[in-house]
Amino acid sequence: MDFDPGQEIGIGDDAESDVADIMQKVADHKGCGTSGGSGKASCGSSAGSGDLTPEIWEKVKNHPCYSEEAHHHYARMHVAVAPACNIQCNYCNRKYDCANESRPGVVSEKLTPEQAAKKVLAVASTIPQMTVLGIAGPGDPLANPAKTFKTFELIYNTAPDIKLCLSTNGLMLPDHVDTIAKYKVDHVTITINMIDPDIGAKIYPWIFYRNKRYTGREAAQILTDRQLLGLEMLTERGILCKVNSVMIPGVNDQHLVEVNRAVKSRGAFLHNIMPLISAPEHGTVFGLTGQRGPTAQELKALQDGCEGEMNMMRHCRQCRADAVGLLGEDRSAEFTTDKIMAMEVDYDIDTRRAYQEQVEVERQAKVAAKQAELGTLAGEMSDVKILIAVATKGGGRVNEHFGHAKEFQVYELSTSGAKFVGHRRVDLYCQGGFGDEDSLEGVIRAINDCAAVFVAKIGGCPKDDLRKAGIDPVDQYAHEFIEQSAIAYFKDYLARIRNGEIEHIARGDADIRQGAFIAG
Ligand code: CLF
Ligand code: SF4
Repeated sequence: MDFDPGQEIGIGDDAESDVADIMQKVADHKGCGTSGGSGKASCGSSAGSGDLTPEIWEKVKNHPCYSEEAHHHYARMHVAVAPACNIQCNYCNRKYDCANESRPGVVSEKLTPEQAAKKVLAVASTIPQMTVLGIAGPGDPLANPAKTFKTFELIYNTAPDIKLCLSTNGLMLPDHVDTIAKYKVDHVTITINMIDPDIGAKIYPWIFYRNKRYTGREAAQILTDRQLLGLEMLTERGILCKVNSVMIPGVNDQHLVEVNRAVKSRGAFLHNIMPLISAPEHGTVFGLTGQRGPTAQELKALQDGCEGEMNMMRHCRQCRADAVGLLGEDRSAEFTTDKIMAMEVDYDIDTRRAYQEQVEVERQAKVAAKQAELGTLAGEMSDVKILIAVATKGGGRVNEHFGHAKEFQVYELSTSGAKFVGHRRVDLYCQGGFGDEDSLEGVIRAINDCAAVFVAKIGGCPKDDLRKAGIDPVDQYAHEFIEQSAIAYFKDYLARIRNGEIEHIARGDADIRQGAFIAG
């Protein structure tokens, strides 16, 4: 990894030693469990089905969370039908959306199953690339089983082409596995932050289970037993399981390597390690006690370390419980209850299919372009790796202006190609025609570990400031495919090192943005 510890962004000694500790844990982990980090062609791969069986590929190929490649093209939606929760997490404040699967800061509009079903059909007829309905809160779906399964039943019967997806804390999961299978909910996420109840006691103050409240270690023991049992029961039935884990530095960061091993051995398909969001204004226990989240470097080190035979998800947007759209965008405001109840819904499965076939044509073109470009890297011998940030609106293209970007996608470039490794949310730089210098500083902090930023367009002022910060603003690939362009850039980067035009310098760490997204 290209990293100059502590450079510029000012990560402290604690963070540095945490990274070193994680790397050590990871090294131990790799020695005794995985294939050694060869990096599996995964759901994170852009190379199509890779080594997935046809049956699994069919399930993941257009699920934006289970396939990194699909997330550039396909959208998901959540319906907020599940307000109650049966546990308390120290990173959650009930006034806000569930932090497991959502972004704190925006209160969801709660729906009845019937309203939810109407909303799904309305979105499906407006956004034909919406392929997945997820129920992810704002509480826990399985603490509200009647509403959750009624919603699934309605969609199962009226919109059979929409995949059903569920996210749960897992406490009640073993009780509902048969119902999950009955409605063909093929994708289930369980948030598992620990398998050690002593660590769990620091994350969960209480659980409410079978009409009784439990606290401390006892609560955490019940929770972990139920989560792992539920995971085993689902994978035995061939239901694809993703495990979400919130990385809490100093609490469970190093322990997540053991969690990774435990869930992998029980058949989990995908592991999504997410950064703790703990801004004080959210009013969570962790926010109020000053518990920090990880830096970008710490998160990546842990994700890299856990990547072996287990697929790692790196494109999660920690979305809200009523999110609508591509993972990096939010169209929920277009589908408020008032609006959907007034909408004429024309749910036409053939139109949806035709649209999705067009998406597949574009997607195949993208993969072919990437493969062709990758071929030109053959024979390059270098251990140089760089990160680049990309402004994109979707479709796998460099198609967003620098000033309009609400997030940047981050790719790692090496002689193996271009690999998606995360995203960074930012405040908009362009504020009604003017560049906001404060925002620019925030953008630079967010992509400080990147050697370049790819954009469709950029003004002169931010260009200069980016260069001063050592980040190369690149607009020559406007509207081209991201990975193809990135590989071409990297080839040129290596050539410029060879001929002495540039010196490869390790970059510093970067900030993960805290708090709610401010829509622009
Ligand atoms: Fe929703 Fe979750 Fe299903 Fe996706 S989200 S229930 S698996 S359809 Fe996706 Fe959002 Fe991350 Fe969740 S980006 S928070 S992983
Ligand atoms: Fe909040 Fe979700 Fe945890 Fe329940 S499971 S306390 S809703 S984060």
